[in-house]
Parts: sequence; C-alpha cells; structure tokens
Amino acid sequence: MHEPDKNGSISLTRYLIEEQRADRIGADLRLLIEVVARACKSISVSVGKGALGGVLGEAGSGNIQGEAQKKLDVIANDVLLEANAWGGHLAACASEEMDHSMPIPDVYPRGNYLLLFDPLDGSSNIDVNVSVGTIFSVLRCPDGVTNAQDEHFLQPGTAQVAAGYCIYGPSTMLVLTIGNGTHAFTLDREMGSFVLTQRDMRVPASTKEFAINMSNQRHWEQPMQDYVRDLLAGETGPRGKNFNMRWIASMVADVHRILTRGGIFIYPWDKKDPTKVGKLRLMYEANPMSYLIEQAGGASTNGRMRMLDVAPTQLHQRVPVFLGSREEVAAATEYHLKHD
Ligand code: AHM
Ligand code: MG
Repeated sequence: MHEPDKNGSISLTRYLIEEQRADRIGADLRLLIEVVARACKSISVSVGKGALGGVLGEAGSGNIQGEAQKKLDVIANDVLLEANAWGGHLAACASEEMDHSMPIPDVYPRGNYLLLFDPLDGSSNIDVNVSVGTIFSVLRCPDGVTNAQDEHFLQPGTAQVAAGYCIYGPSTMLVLTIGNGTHAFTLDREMGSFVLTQRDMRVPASTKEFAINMSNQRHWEQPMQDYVRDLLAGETGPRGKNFNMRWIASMVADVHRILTRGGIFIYPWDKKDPTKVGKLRLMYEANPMSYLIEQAGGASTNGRMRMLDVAPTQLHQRVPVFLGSREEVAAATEYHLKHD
C-alpha cells in the first residue's frame, strides 16, 4: 500500500485512490478533496503573486462577523465556491466569509457532502508576506435532506469525514486527514501536483512551547491567568520547565509548527468583547484543526471539554481553543476544571 512511483514520490491523487481501494474513502469524497486541493493551488498562485498580482490590501467590504475583508479573503472565497459548484459531490457550502450556507445551484447535480471553509485564515498577515492558509472541513448531508440549510451543518466535530488545511508559506503544503492519520503533501510547483512528504505526522506528547496572544492577558479568566503565570515561572516554578513562546497570528502556521514539533496553541475565552467567547470559530477553525491534531496523537479542548464533542448551535459560533501536545492540553484543561 502507498508504494512510491518510480521517481520515489506518491501524489495526493495516488494517495486518495489507494485509500479508496482500501475502503477508507468513497469515490465522491475522494473527488471532493481533489477539487478542494485544486482550488488551494489556485489560491496559492494568487497569494504568491503578492503586490505583483494587485491582490493585497482591503476589499472595502465586511463579513458577517463585522471584520474588514481583504481582497484575498474575497478572491479565495470565490475560488473555493466556483471550484466546488459543479463537481456534483456537494449539497452545500458554508464559509467564514458568508452570512449563510449556500446550496449548490440547481443547474448542477447535488451530492451528499457539506463543505465548510475559512478561505484565507490569518488574513492580517497577507500584507506583510507572512504565511496564511485555507482551512476546510467535510460533513455528510443528513439523510433525506434535499435542500441543505445552515441547521444541517450544526454537527459536532466527531461527525467530520475529512478535514485539512493548505498553508501558503515558503512552500505550499496540504495537510489532510480522512480519519486514518494526518498526512502532509507539498506542492511541486513545476509539476502542479501535491506530493506526500510526511506520512503520519505525530505531535509529541509533551512540550516546552506555547502559542498565545499575550496582549489579551488582562481580559482572560482566572484559570488562564494561573496557567500562564505557572508557564512563565520557569523551571523553579510549579511546572518545573522553562517554556518558550511563539505566536505567528496565522492559526494554520501556528498549528503547522505544532504538528511538526509539538507545542500548545491557545486562543482562550476573554472578556474583551462580552458578546464573544473567544476569537476562533468552531466550524471553520477549531473543529477541522482539532480533527487533524487528534489524528496526529494530540488533543484539543475548549478549556473544559473535548472540542470534537461540542454540540454547535450556530454556524459562526466562536469557542475558546486549546490544542496540541496532549499532556500540555490536559494540564491547561485541568487548571480550568479545578477552578470551576
Ligand atoms: P481570521 O480568520 O480573520 O484571519 O482570524 C483568525 C486568526 C487566526 O489565524 C489567528 O490564530 C488569530 O486570528 C490571530 O489573532 P490575533 O490577531 O488576536 O493575534
Ligand atoms: Mg479566517
């Protein structure tokens, strides 16, 4: 299984076909992932052109969350919608950048899957040439539903059948799970194909590195204050280790580092905006990343419970996020549970 080609490489296409032969994925889901990967290649080209492509800066519009959209947010959203409209594998799409989910237009055949995406995550980094990415999650359309609406997307993360992200960094990489491990594919720009470059990514169980936006500290709840105080206390403190900190402010890039060498990523609950419970979105960011992290042996919680078990109530719902090395996620979660 997954023997390399003569040139020593396994393409994403071949990986998916072999997963289909092993009965771990159906043809429809395989083709849907191929379409998403193709859209990501196109977004990668736009991101890569930068100022030369006229794609930097504000779009002059806002999204449902009241955030100013960048030109690339809009371009990436359009690319994903267009690529997925006619494939025949989807019933509907939902995007962080759109108010409501969008059923596949009547002129095309509809399939059995629901696709959610954050078309361009980390958009504050676009104009400063720092890594950004696309995050996606695939759910099944509930049986008997012919006209999928927002409510049909409200399934817990455990219901995902595939999830992944594409990071547009020094190289473009697609990191994917279909529930059989987390695997990384690097885009061969000359050949135009994704090539398997890291099979079965594993997040080390323990870590000495954390990722958080410390400027929000005064807005955190007490258990978060206690947890970070103890991390910062170093080897003479209660945790007995010297911790290092990294914050890229692109979740894809921070999670990619953690999948590669361990760490804990945190965007906690804070009281900066009393109408929100954190910054990141359950359906577009937390759930797909949690699925990838769990499939790589890591853990993910909302500070109190397993992220993938959270029952969503709204399409654009926000959640506190703690994910990465499982011992550290357990430690951070323990501070919260002990406090409650
Ligand atoms: P976005 O989807 O609007 O780009 O926002 C999500 C991003 C994450 O990628 C990142 O972890 C976080 O926002 C950064 O937040 P902050 O600006 O507080 O550092
Ligand atoms: Mg985003």
